[in-house]
Amino acid sequence: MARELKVAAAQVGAIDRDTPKTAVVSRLISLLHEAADSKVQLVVFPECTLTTFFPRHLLQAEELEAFFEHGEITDSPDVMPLFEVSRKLGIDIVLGYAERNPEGAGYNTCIYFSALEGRILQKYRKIHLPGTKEPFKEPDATNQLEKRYFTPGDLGFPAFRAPGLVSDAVKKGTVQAGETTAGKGDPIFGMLICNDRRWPEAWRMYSQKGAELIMFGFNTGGHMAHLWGGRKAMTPEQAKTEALFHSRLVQQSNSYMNACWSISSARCGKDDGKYDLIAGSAICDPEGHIVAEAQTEGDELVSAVIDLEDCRQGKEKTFDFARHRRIEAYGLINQQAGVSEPELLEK
Ligand code: CDT
Repeated sequence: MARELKVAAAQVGAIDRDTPKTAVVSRLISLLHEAADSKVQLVVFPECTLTTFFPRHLLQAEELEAFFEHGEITDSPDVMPLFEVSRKLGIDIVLGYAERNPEGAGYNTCIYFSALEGRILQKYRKIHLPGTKEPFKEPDATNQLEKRYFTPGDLGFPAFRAPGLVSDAVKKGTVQAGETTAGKGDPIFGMLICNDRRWPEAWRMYSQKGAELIMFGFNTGGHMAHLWGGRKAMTPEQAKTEALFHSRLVQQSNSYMNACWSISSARCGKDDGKYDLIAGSAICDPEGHIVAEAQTEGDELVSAVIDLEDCRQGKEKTFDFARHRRIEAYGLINQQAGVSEPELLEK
């Protein structure tokens, strides 16, 4: 039986260093109204949606703190109007932001807000933090100081179900003994943030909980020669094409290998007229095909009707984990982070 819902990525274009959060929230609200006009039920906003991507700058404390949210995001006067509109329009949202917790730790965070319940159903804190702690010496290098400003996420990969999105979902308490409920309940979701999307372990943690849709926002530099490395010197245009290729590649391949839908949402455009971020927000099906993709490098809603039933083919056949995974052979994955090469040959 079809389990359809209409979803969207709300791509967000350039945000300058001095753009106030309230101005960004107004843009997000416009995107939500556009989503409502086309009957979208769930909108995914980018990583650190509310401000410029500040980890590219070496910042003093006062300016840095202004980029963070302190306390419950739903109580923030700047952001509250977004949650009010979400409730009014009946659209669930995923929102990325920089979080300062009461103990003073910084996290690169996103939340899932249920319009039906009027509350945050789940929080995720980014686990894979790219970049460096110290800025590069070269003045023209683009920095990514996430290791300086954030602590690795401490919430694991929490899969969860969201209510009110698909019709006829099987509920707890209505199930007969021995009846299988896989693929029949309310949708199972997972959230990642940007660099996490490049790590198959992150996707697999969710798919082992049956995730049917994985959502993530990203800020990916178009030309970050100091960070990406690479053997070939590239022009900024070539580097941007390559960054977009890799972004699609990881979304498509991991959606296929985990038999799940995915939504990626870009913060893109040229912040302050010079820091170029790739666009390419996309919705990808469980066979790895992109079904909708951004056509611009600015604010844009990318939407599609997705059928969660499409996950069953992969989950029950090619990637039926219970029958085919060989955990006795995977020990190394959980025992070492780095690489231990085989010994050198004698000749
Ligand atoms: N925001 C974020 O995680 N960006 C990274 C840039 C890579 S830094 C080498 C990304 O994986 O897209």
